[in-house]
Amino acid sequence: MRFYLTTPIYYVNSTPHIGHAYTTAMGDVLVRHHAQRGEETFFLTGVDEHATKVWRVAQEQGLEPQEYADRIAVPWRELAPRMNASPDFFIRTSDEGHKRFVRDFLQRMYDNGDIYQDVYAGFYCVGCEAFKSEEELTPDGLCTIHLTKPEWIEETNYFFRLSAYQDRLLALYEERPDFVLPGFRFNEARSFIAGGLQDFSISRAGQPWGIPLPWDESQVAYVWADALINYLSALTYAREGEDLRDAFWPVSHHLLAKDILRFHCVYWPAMLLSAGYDVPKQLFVHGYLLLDDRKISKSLGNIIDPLELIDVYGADAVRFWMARAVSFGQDGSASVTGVQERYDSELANDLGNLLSRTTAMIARYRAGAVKRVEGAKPVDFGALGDDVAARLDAFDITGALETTWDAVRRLNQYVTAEAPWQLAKDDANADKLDTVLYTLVDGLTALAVALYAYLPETSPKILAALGQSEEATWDRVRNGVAAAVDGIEAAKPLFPRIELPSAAA
Ligand code: ME8
Repeated sequence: MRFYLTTPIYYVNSTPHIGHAYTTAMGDVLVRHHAQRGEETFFLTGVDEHATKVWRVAQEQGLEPQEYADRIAVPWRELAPRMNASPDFFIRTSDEGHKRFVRDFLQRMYDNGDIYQDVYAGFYCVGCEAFKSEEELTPDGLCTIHLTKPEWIEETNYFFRLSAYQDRLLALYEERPDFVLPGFRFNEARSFIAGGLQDFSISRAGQPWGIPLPWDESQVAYVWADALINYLSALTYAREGEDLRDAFWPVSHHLLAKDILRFHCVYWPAMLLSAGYDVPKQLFVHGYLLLDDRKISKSLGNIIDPLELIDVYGADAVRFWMARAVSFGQDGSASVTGVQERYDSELANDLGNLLSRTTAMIARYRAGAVKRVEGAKPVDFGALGDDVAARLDAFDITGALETTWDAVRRLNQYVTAEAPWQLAKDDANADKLDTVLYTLVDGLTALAVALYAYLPETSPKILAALGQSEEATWDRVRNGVAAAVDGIEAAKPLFPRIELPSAAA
């Protein structure tokens, strides 16, 4: 069993913001979950360099575009590790391996008779890097996303015969009702296809920055015709001397936000069919992370630097907040003060305090030793592991975490109700106290495993503090998983109090 997940490759006209961190971190949660299932996983992220807007920023800075891209690729490459995400490869569209593959891919489309030369006369929004028809603009002729005036372009370039793929795409959507998730995004993509498809330009004339077309080097590939192909090209050179296409393309999943649905759910499958490849296995389209009900974006200027939030709260806390603050798949409003609230009440209190109290009591009342109590299930987790894993299979990142958190709250209620600090006052309660302490260790062990995908730094710390194996497979999320241990010491706070939430100001 294998699982391949991609994030969009991000434009490098600016540095990363919280929206990019969001997709990358949530992608990492999904990939870790599949690894917890025992699957062989591959996680791809990277950057999209050959955009007109990237070239313009380089010009403004007086740099050659490649030099500019080389410099700005550094903070982009850091984004994933700073979010505690572990991609297997970071692709740059200026990689030689990518450029070679794109030329081959486009040549296959050309040889297939799907590409022809024509004149494009119309609007182009550099913010979207997209050709726009008049119906796609506001009544004042502005781009509805960027609220800027698109440029008028008149040039001879090459078109892809997308219209010829309408029936095959409709058949694909008919046969595979889970090709795009969630369902309302599937419907959006299918209605767009059913509404009639128009051919689109796959090259740009007179542009100095991009991948030259193999059959006409005076033109470069249109940035989307170059970028989408990354999902396949990376598999041909990510691991030296290996071609991972057979292993991972059949299990490919694309994660993206709704802004680029059409490119991914319509154009890309058609391009693949034209070049003689299978379409991806599945696409998941998530919503926007909104701040004060506006999309957080570079162009509108209300950026939150994700790295600043991480500096204050730590990557695990930011991942946790992202998974919890907005129901994954929907749009949602986020506030930076929300990070502090979740940090205090849920991470520091519900989880961190529970571990501190548990380990402190074991150190104090039992000199660090916990016996295994067979068959005790005072806090019954039932099929928690199966339930949470099934939700994550379905990309329900928020629902899976809520299910786990419900169990965290139940364990907290249990310790309050049993009051082991009272039991410890009387030796007659020794057996009962052993059961309570074991139940806490056992519950926390199962919960740490269930939280591993979200809190990859914290989860092993919990298991280590409890003297338990750090193996994070889903079959360990159940009652009775904890082994007897000795040598437990009072654990340091997992989430120390943060007095100065400067990022929340
Ligand atoms: O579109 N909320 O790059 P891009 C949630 N290069 N997610 C957000 C977000 C927000 N406010 N803002 C950005 C491009 N994202 C192309 C992609 S892929 C072949 C080429 C995330 O830098 C989300 O995943 O504009 C969105 O789809 C992506 O960043 C757009 O990144």
